[in-house]
Amino acid sequence: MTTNAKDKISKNDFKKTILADYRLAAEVRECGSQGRRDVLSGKGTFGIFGDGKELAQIALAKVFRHGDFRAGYYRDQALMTALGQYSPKHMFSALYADPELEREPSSGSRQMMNHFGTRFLNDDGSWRNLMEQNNSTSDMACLASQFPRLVGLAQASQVYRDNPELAKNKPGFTNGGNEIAFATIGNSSCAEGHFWEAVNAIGVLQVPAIISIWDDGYGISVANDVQMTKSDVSAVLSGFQRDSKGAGFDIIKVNAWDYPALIEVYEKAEKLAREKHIPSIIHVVEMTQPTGHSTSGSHERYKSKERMQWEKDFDCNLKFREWIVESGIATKEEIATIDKEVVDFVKVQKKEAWSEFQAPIKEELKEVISIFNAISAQVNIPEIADWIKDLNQSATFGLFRRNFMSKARILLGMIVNENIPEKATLRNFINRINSENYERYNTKLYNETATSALKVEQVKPTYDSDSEEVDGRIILRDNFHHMFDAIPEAMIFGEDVGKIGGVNQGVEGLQDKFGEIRVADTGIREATIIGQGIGLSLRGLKPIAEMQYLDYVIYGFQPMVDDIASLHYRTHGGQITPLIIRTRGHRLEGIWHSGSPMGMLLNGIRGMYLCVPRDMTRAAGFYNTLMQSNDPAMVIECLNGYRIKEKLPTNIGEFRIPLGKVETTRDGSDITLVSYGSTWRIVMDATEKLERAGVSCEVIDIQTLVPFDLSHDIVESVKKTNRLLVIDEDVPGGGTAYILQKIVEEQDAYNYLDSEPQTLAAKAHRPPYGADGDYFTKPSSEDVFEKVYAIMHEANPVKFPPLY
Ligand SMILES: Cc1ncc(C[n+]2csc(CCOP(=O)(O)OP(=O)(O)O)c2C)c(N)n1
Repeated sequence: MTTNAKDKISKNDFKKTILADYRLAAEVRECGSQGRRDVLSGKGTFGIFGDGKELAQIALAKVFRHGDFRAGYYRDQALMTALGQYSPKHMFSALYADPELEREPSSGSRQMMNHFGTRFLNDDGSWRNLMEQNNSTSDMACLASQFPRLVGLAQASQVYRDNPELAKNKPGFTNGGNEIAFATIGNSSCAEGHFWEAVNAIGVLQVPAIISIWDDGYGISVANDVQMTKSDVSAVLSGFQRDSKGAGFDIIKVNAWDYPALIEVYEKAEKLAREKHIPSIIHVVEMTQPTGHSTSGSHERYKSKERMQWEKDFDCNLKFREWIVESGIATKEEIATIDKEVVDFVKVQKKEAWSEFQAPIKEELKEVISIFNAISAQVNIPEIADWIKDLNQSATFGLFRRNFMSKARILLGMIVNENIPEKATLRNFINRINSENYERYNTKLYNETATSALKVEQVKPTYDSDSEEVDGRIILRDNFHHMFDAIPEAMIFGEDVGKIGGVNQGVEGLQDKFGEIRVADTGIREATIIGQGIGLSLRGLKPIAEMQYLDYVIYGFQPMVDDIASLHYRTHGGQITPLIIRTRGHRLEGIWHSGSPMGMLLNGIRGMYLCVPRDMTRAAGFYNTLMQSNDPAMVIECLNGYRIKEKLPTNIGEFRIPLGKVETTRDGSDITLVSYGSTWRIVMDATEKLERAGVSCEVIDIQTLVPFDLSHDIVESVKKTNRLLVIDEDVPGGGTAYILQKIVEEQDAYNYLDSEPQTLAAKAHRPPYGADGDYFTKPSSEDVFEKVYAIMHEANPVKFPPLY
């Protein structure tokens, strides 16, 4: 070991430290081998392990400090164990899919094994002190998806260092901006766009990230020559190296089996990042994958004999062992003793994890079998005996609740006509198990704590009798100025947001007043604009990430769908991103400036809120509400609304529009018209003409698609009108299908309808450019008129004769 690294460890502790590191490496390796056997024997369904990657991760852990953040992936078992956040027992609990959070703290087994995450939130939804713990943002199986958020995790340190006043008031979120964001990624995942986008953004921002690339030569079966130009990611990355021409990264290549070199490399990277905020990329090469990618296949199929032999010879644990013995730190016998102790320790941990997982299920099995027996004594159902036999047999190998629940539910159907008391016992048992498992598997999609946006009190916009009529964008702009004055954590960034104040001037003058960090232009990189927001929001800031147009949200959709929307659910309420995504959409001009893909959004981002304000007052009100909460949300402003006049409220910056509350904007008695966003104006316009034709319309603005009409006001309107038309400008069966499902099925409007509930949407293709392109593809006021009239004609052809 080099003197530098040696000096770090006192002589007395030196041997102890090295052997503890060896023990940890051996433990992770043994977990892989015993875990693999468990999958083969059927106790777990899928195994993916950290073997072959141990040494580099142990070196990394030595420079990871409380208050640092990890954005990594499923190989980081040694790192997580070294950080004290994981154990063999945790791994086995996860492998068995034990749903109890205390035994599988990353996700309560909502995720596959070895997808790590620590808790950022207390049970009441308040933030923990993140500076007193090692923080691991929740992993995803989607490769490279940890990279967008890395940008924000690292940038937060810069924000806090740049603003000591703010940092002083956020002790749970920063130690003066000294925190490092550590990322890990496999070599093949570096072929993903997210990786390059994030590396570029971090290089531009110069924020303290340390990126480790675990290079074992393959991505499942596909080798580096197919994955990467020159088969070498750091060679390709070399243009990002900082030099006399400008800032960039420190890029270092190091062998995965070279313990002293690894320690030195991480120490250097840490110093650069922590003290100077200079990012590093550490390309760890010559890694191995001793048992193949996962339990789903064997690597003999794609690795040559020579490669297999090389992997044996250059196994990092073997090399570490050789180095320990050759340097006289310990004897072969001492190492052998550790190896043996590790095997025994992992066995015990595994056994404990299994029995703790099975114990409550076995108790429930006993209960259900006694109910089955009691029913069998009353009713002749020959299958019951076989079921009991099968269930008892399963119990000796491993039991899932579904094994007995499926039988119990079948049985209830079989005895539905029997008049025996055991029927109620069975029904109660099923209900109880269902409700307990609802808690285990179906909760926490949304934050229901006191920090929820749904708990924010409404404050109505107020007006003077002489309130000015201004362009909609002025309301937004003035509202942002008030917001940034009042909330020091508020930030906004995106394309053209800084210098020119946004393409629609909604943040005009904001950068001049609040500086280039809080109000920032970004590169054109939607996925990492979203990711930047995710990372910043996980670190106690209140970011607004701007997508310039709704149509380009698709570039940033992956982190929205996979990361933001699932985060609270997949961490069992352990993490949340209070991020607001601001965009503008619906109709304007042209295929990519007129989209309104609500169905796509609705299907992808359950777990986030979706606000679709009809004007800028309502948009501002939603921002004000969301800023008071911890919930992630998207607000879609109307592209064609910035120059439409609205009354300027007197309480700008203060008023808050509630989420999930519809607004009836016109009273009527013949039909309920439900809409939102830009089509709301068109609908209102049509109702004037319909009135003249003798049709009285009630118009409801949905305001937020998610949550949807929490107090079920729409059905109250349908009870009165008995007719329903839903209008938007998505494809047919897009947003309108969702809205109909909510009203007809969830609100039970079916029972109050005298006419078929209908929808009016745009055409199924993209909207063409120009005024006529809009007119002939998107719902116009005339389209609304004719559709409503047709419904009335069908109901009363005498009063409403055909139009055509
Ligand atoms: C976006 C995405 N594409 C494909 C997969 C399926 N997949 C899982 S792991 C893997 C290979 C990853 O290789 P690498 O990045 O080198 O990491 P390693 O597993 O070797 O550590 C693939 C293709 C995935 N999980 N996510």
